[in-house]
Amino acid sequence: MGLKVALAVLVVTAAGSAGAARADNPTLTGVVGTNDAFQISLSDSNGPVKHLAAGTYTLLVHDRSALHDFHLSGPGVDVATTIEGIGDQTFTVTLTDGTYTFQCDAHFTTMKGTFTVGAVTASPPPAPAPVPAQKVSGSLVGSKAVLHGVAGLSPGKATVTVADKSTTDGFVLKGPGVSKATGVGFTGKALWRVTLKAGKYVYGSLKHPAARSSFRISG
Ligand SMILES: [Cu+2]
Repeated sequence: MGLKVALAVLVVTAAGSAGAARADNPTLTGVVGTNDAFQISLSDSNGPVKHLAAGTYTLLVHDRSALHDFHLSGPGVDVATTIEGIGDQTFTVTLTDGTYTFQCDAHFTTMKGTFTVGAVTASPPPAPAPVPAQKVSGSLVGSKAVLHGVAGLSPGKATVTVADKSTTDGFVLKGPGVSKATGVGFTGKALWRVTLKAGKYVYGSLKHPAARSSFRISG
């Protein structure tokens, strides 16, 4: 028992002196999840970190939430707290020319930030926002066709699904760059991946052109 206490004191002393040795390094302070908020930040004595000189830093992280973690990564660095864990954690990190990212791994699309180091001063341009997938669905019963989701379509890729329930007719979709049809004798689901362009599209009965409907896509 006495030996264990002595060992514990020794370990604490060693950790303490290591901490003192690091005190010469500038300190970066990371904070995540104060009051379980979905917020993450990294600052130094000048405020929020945008650009740093290359060198060795002490990173002190206040991980205040069991929903979030603090993860710093970039050239030569990959350190993180745990998502479940709460508390203060200290890392020694050596930053070199490049772009670094700090984020919560559970919510990295919204909880993230970047900064540059050394000779690198401009962050890479953000990736273009993904275009939401366009989906159109229709059906054919007898010779009566309906098509949902055509309002507000834009030029670009779209997925068209058609439930053809007619044994005596087919479903047709035609327009700029698109010419699709189910067979007259076909029943079941058809899935078409198409690239829409600006212009007028016609859909409806394969056998009764007069009964077709149309929609327009503006460029
Ligand atoms: Cu999070």
